[in-house]
Amino acid sequence: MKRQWVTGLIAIAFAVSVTGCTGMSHDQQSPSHQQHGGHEHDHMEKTAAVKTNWSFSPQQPKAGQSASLSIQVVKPDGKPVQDFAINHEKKMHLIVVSKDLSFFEHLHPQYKGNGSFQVNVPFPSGGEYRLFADFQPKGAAQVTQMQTVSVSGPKPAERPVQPDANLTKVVDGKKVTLSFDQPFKAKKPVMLTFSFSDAQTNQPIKDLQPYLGAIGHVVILDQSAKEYLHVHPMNENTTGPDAQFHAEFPHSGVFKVWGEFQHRGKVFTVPFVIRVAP
Ligand SMILES: [Cu+2]
Repeated sequence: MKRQWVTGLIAIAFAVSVTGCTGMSHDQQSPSHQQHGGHEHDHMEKTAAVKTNWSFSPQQPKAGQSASLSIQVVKPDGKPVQDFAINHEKKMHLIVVSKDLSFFEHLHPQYKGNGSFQVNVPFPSGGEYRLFADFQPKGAAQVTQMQTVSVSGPKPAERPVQPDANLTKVVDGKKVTLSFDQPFKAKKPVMLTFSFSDAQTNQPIKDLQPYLGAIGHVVILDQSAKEYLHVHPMNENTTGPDAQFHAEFPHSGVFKVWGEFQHRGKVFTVPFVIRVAP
């Protein structure tokens, strides 16, 4: 599963686990990926080769400001893709991270018609950011495309991505613990369990609310922000105190895991950094 990093616009592998998934996660690769040469005509019909054109205004975003981003999804012949499936209540999900993964934002670009989506993206500081757009042309496979953007302005020192010694965090008065059914190992399916309790009283939290139609969402990136996994829960309808997600790490190394949940009308994000053994 080694793939080359090409600066600019490339499509990357996308592994997603769906509800009720039985232990397999599937990968979808863009037709631009090497394995897909240009000779798989019939096969590609269904997986719809699409391209995305990204444009920022201002062209080089500035630290401390939002930039307007437009993403147009086009077919190989340049014609816009017109219809998009709705996944988790949205036609497009956009994840924005700083290169050191310290900044994370999950946005939903608005569909403007003619294959074009628009969203304002906040860039708190200068430096490199990576954006992952996740969408599904109607009748085709889900696609994830990545774009790198350089933001001008003061750059904070990069913080190394360090595995957490302790997988319990407190966010918004909630204690969140990440546990797993077996050690993290490359290409081995693993169940991630997020457990929630009140940080003050230690009482389990049983009234989590659906966020985008599920108990929560988990986004996983490897340390270099090349490998993106968007993981959906095993049981979408639970309300806590546990939320389980099925994941499969494509390779060994350090990964950052962001869980997004909703409680009492407020969405909160809890990040963990883990190490996956070979
Ligand atoms: Cu989303």
